[in-house]
Amino acid sequence: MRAQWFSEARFGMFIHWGLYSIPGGIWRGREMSYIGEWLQACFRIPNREYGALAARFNPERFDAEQWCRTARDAGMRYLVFSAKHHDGFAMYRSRVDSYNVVDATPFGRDPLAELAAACPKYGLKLGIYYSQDLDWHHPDGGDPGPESPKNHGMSWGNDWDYPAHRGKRFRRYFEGKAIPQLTELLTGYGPVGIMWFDCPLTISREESGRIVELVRKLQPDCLINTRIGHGFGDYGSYGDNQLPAAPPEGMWETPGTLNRTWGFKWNDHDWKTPGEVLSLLASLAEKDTNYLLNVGPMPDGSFPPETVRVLRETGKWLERYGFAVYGCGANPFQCSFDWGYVTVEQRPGKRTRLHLIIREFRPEIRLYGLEEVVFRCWAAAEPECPVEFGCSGGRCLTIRLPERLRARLLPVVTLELACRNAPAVCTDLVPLDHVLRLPAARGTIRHGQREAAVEPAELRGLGAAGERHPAVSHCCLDRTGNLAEWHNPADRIEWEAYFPEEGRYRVEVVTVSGIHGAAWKTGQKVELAVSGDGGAANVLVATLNGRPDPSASDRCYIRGSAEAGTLSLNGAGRRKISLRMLDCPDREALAMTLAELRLVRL
Ligand code: FHN
Repeated sequence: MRAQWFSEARFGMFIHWGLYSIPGGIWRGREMSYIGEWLQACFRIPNREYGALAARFNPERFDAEQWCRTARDAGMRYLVFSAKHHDGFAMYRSRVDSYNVVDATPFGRDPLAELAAACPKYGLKLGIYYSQDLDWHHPDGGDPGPESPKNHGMSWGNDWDYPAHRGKRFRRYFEGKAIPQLTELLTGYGPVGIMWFDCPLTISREESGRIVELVRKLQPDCLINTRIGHGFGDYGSYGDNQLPAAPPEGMWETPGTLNRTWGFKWNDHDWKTPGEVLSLLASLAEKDTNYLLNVGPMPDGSFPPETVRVLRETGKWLERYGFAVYGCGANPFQCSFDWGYVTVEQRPGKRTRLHLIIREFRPEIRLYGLEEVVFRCWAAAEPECPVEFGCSGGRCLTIRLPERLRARLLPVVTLELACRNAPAVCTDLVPLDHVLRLPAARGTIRHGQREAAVEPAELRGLGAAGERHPAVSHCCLDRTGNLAEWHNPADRIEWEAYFPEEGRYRVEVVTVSGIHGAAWKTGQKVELAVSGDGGAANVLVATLNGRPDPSASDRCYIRGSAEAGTLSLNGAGRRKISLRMLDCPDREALAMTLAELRLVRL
């Protein structure tokens, strides 16, 4: 299968490098707060002036082999290089447009050619990023126009050099620059593993389709991400830094930043720690999703030292525990676990293994619902360190973590099962460690009759990746498995769960800020009803009030939990739990995006 390598790979390096790397977020003494590669749009720098940066581009420390070695040693299996970003400057030798790194800079070398030669030596597939729609250098580059929502206050298209929106003909750019440059990229650099497209804001369906055809014709094995637009593409790109809540259908990837920018910024020191990066990698791996982690090289061509430091640690971890990530399948259980992540390793003719990647050490951890015999269990990469396990009633498996694992960064415990196929797991929702987790992705959504007062799509405009959100007036599961667009009080979500004991439960509603970089807000009024076993429904109405949870957030989509009071259940048994959102304080803030409901036994 031509895509097999992609699912096996799990971890790749994204590289944003261009003229913007020289000012690194600072222009004439003014600092930008947005991502560095947007410098030209942020300061509305005329092409004549921005293009003059090319005369200063001479990265004497650029070494393609060194970049590839760093990627390989970090445990990465592919690399995606920005051959042309929105500024329109080609970071490869282009015969189509002299606005390129070979013809316009004193450097005069083709970094893409050097990377293409180095990648195979380090076992890396080469991917190429190409901004197919936005191009600020070309007078006809993609521009949604003055009426369209802005991107963090900035124009998507170049309206500073080329303000006459009506006169722009995207077709001229498309035929005159994009298609010829894509042809160069697909014919001049050997096998290309991925063509990575971005921000399909103005491109037509026919044009996206043309690009797909071109890629298929020139590089039949090359994969295309869905940001080509119009539903085309071989695998899905989540939003930048976005974490899915449940395993998706098909192949997916999350592009993520190591600090808060893609292109290098002198003053962005907000680096993720190795533990954070590895948690993100494991969290994505258990959702069957690849992690494309960005590096923004400095103007001299070297990687920022902090980047190198973090990547060295990911490499060490993957050398030890890579078997729990590469080629592994998604967590088969009903929920993810508070202590860490689960992946499944299935190899032909071998017993199936479950890998437990421990983020938070606890003397004992529990799994609920495994319907397979556990053959043996051990702490991976720890010689002579047996792990005790046993059944603690029903389908609950208890695993006692050896004390020696406490000091390790995300240690892995492996369970070898008696089966050789996908493990059978029961689908019941039950409390585990006194917490009943009810993920939105496991609930049944019931749409009510009333239409909402506002169409969120009107307010929301364009997402970070430039995709339009469909106009919906009912909540729905979004592609990440969260219940999104919930602004209609007639809608509700229901789960069925089994309570092994009666008692009081604290109700927590876990929500996510639905938009990249938006603040996390509470204040929604919700109604929770628990019914079953013939008794009257237990109803709770509360206004949510809570805090973001930094450990569960990826910094760009903030997650947090809000308390909604307590409920008492009389007697054990099966219950139906139903949640409604009655009102939200700020309709313009897009109501509520529900990740899960938690009932914590008091
Ligand atoms: O606008 C770009 C941004 O500069 C960066 O390249 C990211 C990477 O995924 N994509 C777009 C925003 O989603």
